[in-house]
This record gives sequence, structure tokens and C-alpha cells, in this order.
Amino acid sequence: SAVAEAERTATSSSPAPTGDITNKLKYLFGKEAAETPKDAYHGTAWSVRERLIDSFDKTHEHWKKEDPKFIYYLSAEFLMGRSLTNTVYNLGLEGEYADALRQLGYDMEKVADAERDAALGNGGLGRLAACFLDSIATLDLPGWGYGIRYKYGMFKQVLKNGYQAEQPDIWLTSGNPWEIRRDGLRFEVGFGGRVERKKDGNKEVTVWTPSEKVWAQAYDNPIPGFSTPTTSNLRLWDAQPISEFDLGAFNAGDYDRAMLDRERAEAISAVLYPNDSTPEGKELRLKQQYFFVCASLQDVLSRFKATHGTKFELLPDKACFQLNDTHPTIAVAELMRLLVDVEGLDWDAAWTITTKCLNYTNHTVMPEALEKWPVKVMAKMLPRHMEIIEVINEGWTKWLGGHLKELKAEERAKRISAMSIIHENPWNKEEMLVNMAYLAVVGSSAVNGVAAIHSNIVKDEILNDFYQIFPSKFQNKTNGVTPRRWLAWCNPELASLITETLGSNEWINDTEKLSALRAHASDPTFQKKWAAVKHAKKEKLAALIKKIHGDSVNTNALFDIQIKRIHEYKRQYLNVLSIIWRYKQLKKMTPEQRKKAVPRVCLIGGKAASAYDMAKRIIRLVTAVGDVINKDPETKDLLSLYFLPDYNVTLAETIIPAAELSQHISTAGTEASGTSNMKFQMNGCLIIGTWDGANIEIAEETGVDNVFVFGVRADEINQLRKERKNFKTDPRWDEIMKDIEGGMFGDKDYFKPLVDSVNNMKVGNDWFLVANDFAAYLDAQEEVDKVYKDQSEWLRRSIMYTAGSGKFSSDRTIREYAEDIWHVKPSRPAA
Ligand code: 26Q
Repeated sequence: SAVAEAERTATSSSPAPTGDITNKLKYLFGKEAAETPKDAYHGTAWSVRERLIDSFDKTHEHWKKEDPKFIYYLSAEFLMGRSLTNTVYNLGLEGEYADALRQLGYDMEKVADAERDAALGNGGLGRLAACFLDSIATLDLPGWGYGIRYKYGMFKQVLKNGYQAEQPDIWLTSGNPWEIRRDGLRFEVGFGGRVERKKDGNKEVTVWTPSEKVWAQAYDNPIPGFSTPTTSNLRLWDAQPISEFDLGAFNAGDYDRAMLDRERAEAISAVLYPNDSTPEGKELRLKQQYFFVCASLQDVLSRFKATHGTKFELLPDKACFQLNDTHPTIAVAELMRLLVDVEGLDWDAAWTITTKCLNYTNHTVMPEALEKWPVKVMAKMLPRHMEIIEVINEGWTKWLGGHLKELKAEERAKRISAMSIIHENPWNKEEMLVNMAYLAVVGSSAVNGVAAIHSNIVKDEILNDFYQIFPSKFQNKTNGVTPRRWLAWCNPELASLITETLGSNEWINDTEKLSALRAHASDPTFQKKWAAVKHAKKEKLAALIKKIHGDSVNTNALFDIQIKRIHEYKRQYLNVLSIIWRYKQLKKMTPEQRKKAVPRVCLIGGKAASAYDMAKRIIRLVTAVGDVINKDPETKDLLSLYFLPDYNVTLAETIIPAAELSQHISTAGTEASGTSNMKFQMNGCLIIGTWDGANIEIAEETGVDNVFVFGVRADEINQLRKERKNFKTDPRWDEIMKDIEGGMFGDKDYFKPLVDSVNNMKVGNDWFLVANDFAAYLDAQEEVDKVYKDQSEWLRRSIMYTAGSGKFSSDRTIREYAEDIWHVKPSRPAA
């Protein structure tokens, strides 16, 4: 009301939101009034931005005074999604801004819907980094993220006749209210050129003269914590040319050449590589990695020097860096270069400091997915770094020789060569490679995996040689997700019910409190309320499906969902095969039998890397099967299948609260953790999954009997792969394969390689053992139907999932990193 508004402005130094929103619209956008939700969004966002900057400044003034140890999270990806709702809620401004918008004739949710996602990441790894920032700020930990301000983020996926097509993600066109360009805060980053030794008095120094230089320009993205005055920061670097353009060429009339430098510089931060889990060995990618690492380290060192001068032995007490996968691993060589070549430390002192400051997280088990850069490429682009890596490797292998002196000479040589950071390419003996994971392990204090099973695979298989040498370096840090975005803000209805039931909203910052829901799991009155929330969320998702596909789906059906990057190891294929089998069964049934069937709406969403041919064929199979079954009048109310295009963070926020069953069905041992499984669990969605990644820990917390677990175990995989050619496929499998090959879903030539990849030993060998798990998966799906028919049992389980999700808050994960790896302590500014 107007009175409340007046009272509020009388007691606050911030402007009244209503006036401020229209003010922003007038002076920043030249608009007299908000004519569209987009206008209202812009006015609101630019107004909220100022509150954010206030808390940012307070926090950083405080940290400057206190000078605590900082954690710097180095990541090539931050998948932030939208910011408006999250910022308003985290800062506790939702009431104020919702009222203001209402006065202007707008509803907060519609306004929020006008924001574009910041999609500076591919999938799990990038979204994990975003959740970690939320928790770092919420826990008052002095910490920043560092990354790249890609001009084009993750591509937009559209369907053309059922095939994936990619369109550029032009996310910055209307400006970005959530960033602050730090004018004058920029660092030079060099590439190429030559390395020379020179005399400085009687000291020999190394001088690197790059042949190419660019500016890294800083942009800050404030990160508000929840229920704390702390606002942290994500600093992203934009690549800019050192000179606006080549004036000589310009004066000579050669305009094209005059612009070349600019284009070459800007290309560095232009696009996010759309590869998930399989690295691409493109030079530009290495350039991106070095670009952001070099700028970030210079930035941290320049702040360190401003307070501590050149007492670099103190650096490990003031700064530590977490390497998000191997992508920023060039930091090992860059920190050495800065300390030795630029600051003049001796090698050994610099090495002690470097290894104390760095830590490495591994996110992938597949050996072919570990990054390796050709020595030739690295020596050309980063000649000094290549030298430094060679010296590190010499020191390392020499030390190893001493450490393994009890071994016989031959065995010792074998071990040393297996652990050499520089080794030959096993597929091309002519080529030498730098193994980035090995460099990261040797250059770090701690190495961790992202779920218990994964950390064991890291120790026992992927990096077993290193584990034997440094057992105490290896740790587990099971992933987590922020309960703010992934429960409280995306599912306010469920959040209210939980708060009402538990008597307070303290669970948002202390998710272990959710376990008190267990006492209500079998209470019919509570179950009824729980079911009503789920149904409302299903209606909302159904409206979205209607908007995208024009079809009305049955909201009394079981909503069965698989959303994640499309990858053979994640086995969307297995899901589609079971849907085909379900369809065939329904077709055979009498009308009487059909009445007893559990109706399902199946949704699959996810992007395929643009060059990942097999993944694109899987998408087409989904849309082709959907085209057939969604049109079948006999069965369409009992079974439908839709592909949801352009799966992203925002879509996930609508899908996950509505899901009743979610699929996490990777070949055991291949999914490092998974994090959407945790988001589904928090929202009371049952899981059908393999004994893999975080599924295992989720099952332990939820009660293994409440989870639909199926399939072979990780320790059986190697043997089964060896025996795969003798595997006898299930007759139902054979039947479905014939259907696809025979053109039941059209496009049979296009599907041929897909069929061959799992059947033809010469072609594919079914590496991900889809056929091996097929029968067990169908059985598990039958079990799902059986439980769904007993709604009170289903709801009991659903409640048990949320109740068991306490462990999977990223607050817990970040507390563990802070205590066991970073040794950073909270430092909260005054309110
Ligand atoms: C590397 C070099 C060149 C180009 C691309 C890449 C690249 C980019 C992204 C390599 C890997 C990724 C992404 C990996 C990823 O998202 N891994 C997932 O990490 C999650 C968070 O730990 C886990 O939950 C998932 O299990 C894991 O697949």
C-alpha cells in the first residue's frame, strides 16, 4: 500500500522501488513507462543492481580491512542461468519489488521470465561452479570465481524436422545489468614469440617476448549470499585488442588488415566450446585457458603485493586456487613463471609456494576425456610455459626415481615413464603430449573426485600410479547443489509446505533439518498437501509443453523425465528403447487391460555437442518415436514422448519441481557424480538409476529400497566389455532393433549407425553396455508402475526423498572444501 511504501522509504536510504524502476526505464532506456514485461524487467534489474553493488562494496571493504585468506575458483565455465529472482530472494527484497511491480501492473514471475540465461557453461561442471559461488557467499567465505566472459554462451538448440540445429546465443544484446565493467582494470596476456636468457647484474634471467598481446578486461558479477550481508564476486575476463586498430594499415587504406588484430583478440573470449566431457584439442581452446588463468593470477598477485609487498612466502596463507577440472591447469606453469621470471624468486621457493596454493578437482573417468595438449602446439603458443613444464617434469621424474629406488631398474623405468607429464601419443608415436591431469596432480596439494565412487575410481584406476606415491593428496568431495535456487526459489509452493510443517525456514541454510519430514511421510493429510503441490507443478509444466508442442498432455499421468547432455554413456538410448517396448505392449492390450496401465508422459531434453554425430542421431530417434506414439489415438493418453528443445537452467527450474520419476541411467562407473539427481531428489522426485555417481549416496540417504536401482555394477564392467561379443541379447531387444531397422519410425538409414553401434561387433561393440542392462531396466520400469498404482506408497517415498536430501546441499560440499582443502574461514561484514 502507499502508506507502507511511504513508511519504508522513510526508514531506508535506498530509493522506493516503484519510482526507481520507472526512473531507470526513463534514464537508461528512454521509456516513459513499462509497456512490456521486458521493459519492466530492465527497470527492475537495473534498480536491484544498485542494492547489489551496495552489499558488494560493504563486503569488500570489510574483507580489505580483515585481509583473510581467499579461495579463488578457477573455471572455464559458470552456468549461472537467470539472476533477477535469485538476487531479489537472496537479498530479501522480494516483498518490496513484488509490491512495486504490482503497482506498475506487473507480476514478478512474468517479469523474471523476460531475462535471458547467462549460459557460460555446458552442463554439470559449469552449473556446479555456479552453485559453489552461491554457497561460498552464503557461508561468508572470502572467495571469488574467475572465468571467461564469453560473448556467445552455450548455443541455442532448435529442432528442424526433428533434428537438432544450433543457433548462436546472443545473450548480451540488451546489456547485462548483473555485471560491472571495471574500467582500467585490465592485464596484458601474451602468446607466442621467443624466450631468451639475459644477464641482470650477475644473475641470469629469462625474458619471454610474446609475438601477440591482448588485454584481459575485468567484468565483475556480484554474487549475493542468502540471509547474510555478504556479496561475493565472479570476475570474468573479456579479450580486447591492445591497439584499437593498425593505424599504418588504416592510413594506407587497407581497412581489412587494420581490423585483423581486433578480430584475433576478440576471438579469444568469443565462444564457449560446446563440448561436454570430451575435450576438443583446438588451439583456440588452449588460448582461452591461458588467457583467463594468466589474467586471474596477475590480478591476485597484484592485490597481494599491494598489501604484502614481495613476501611471497605468505601467499599460501592468503590465497588458494581450485582448478575446476584440468581446464585451468596451465596455472601451474603460469604461477611458476610469474614468481620466477617476473618476481625473481628462485625455482625451489616458487615451486613450494605454487604447490601449496593449487588444488585440482577431477570430473571425468573416461581416459580419452583427459586433456592432453601436443608439445608442438604448446611450445608455439606458450614457449616459456613449455620450458617450465619440461623443467617441472625433469624434477618430478628425478624425484620419482629416488622415491622408487627399491624397484628393479626395468620396473622403475616403466613406472617413471607411465607417470611422465610429457609422454608420447599412444596413437601416434611421432607426437609428444603434455598430460594436463598429471601436471595438475604434481602441481597441487589436494586432488579430489566429486562423489564417493568416483573418488575411488580416481584413486584405484585413473590416477592410481599417483595415488600410490601420494596417498594423502587424494580426497573425496561429494557434489552438492544450492537449495536456494533448486528448491526454495524454483518451488516456492513446496518450500512453504516444508516451512509450515517444520515450523521455520531454517532448513534453507541447514538442509539437514529436512530429515524431520520423515516423521510425516506416511501421514495421509500431509501426503495430500504434498500431492497437491506436485500436481500444481505438473500443470505448469503441461502448459509449457502445450506452448512448445501444441499438445495437451494428461496431467494425471506419471511424469517421467530425463534431462541432461546427450551422451552415449548417459544412455538416453536405453530410455527410448524402453518407451518403444512400452508402446508395443500397450498396442497389444485389450481396452480392459489398458484401463489398468499406468499412464506416462515421457520427457527427454538435452543438447548434443555440435560435432557429436551419434548424440544427434539419438535426438532424432527421440523425436521420431514421439511423432509416432503421440499421434496414436489408441494410446496417446497412456503414453506420450516429447523432446524438450533448448534444455537450460531456466527450463530445469520448471521441469524439476514437476517431475515424479527421473532417469539417471549411465553405464555404472561412467557418470562421475551427476547433480540433477540431487535437484530432483530435493523436489521429491523418485529416481530410477544405475549404481553410479552420486546415485549411490542419494540411495543411501533416501533408503535404498525407495530407489529403483537396476543394472550391472561398476566392478563388472571391464569383464562384461571383454565378453560382450558372446552376449546373448534379449528377444525383446532383438524385436525392437528390427522395428527401428525396418523403418517403424521412419528415417531408417539415419538410424542404421545407431542400431549398429549396439549390435554390430565390428562397428560399436556396445561399449556402454546398453544391451546388458536392457532386461533389468524393463523390470525396474515395471516396478515403477507397480509402486505408482499405490499412490500413498509413492507419496511416502517422494517425501522420503526430500527428507533425505540434506547431504546434497552445496553448503555441505563447500564447508568440506573450506575445512579439508582451502583452510579458509568465514568473514562476515556487519549488516
Ligand atoms: C575440455 C577441453 C576442450 C573443450 C571442452 C572441454 C570440456 C568442457 C566441459 C570437457 C569437459 C566438460 C564438462 C564436463 C562435465 O560437465 N562433467 C560433469 O561434471 C559434473 C560436476 O562434477 C558431474 O556431476 C558429472 O557427472 C560430470 O559428467
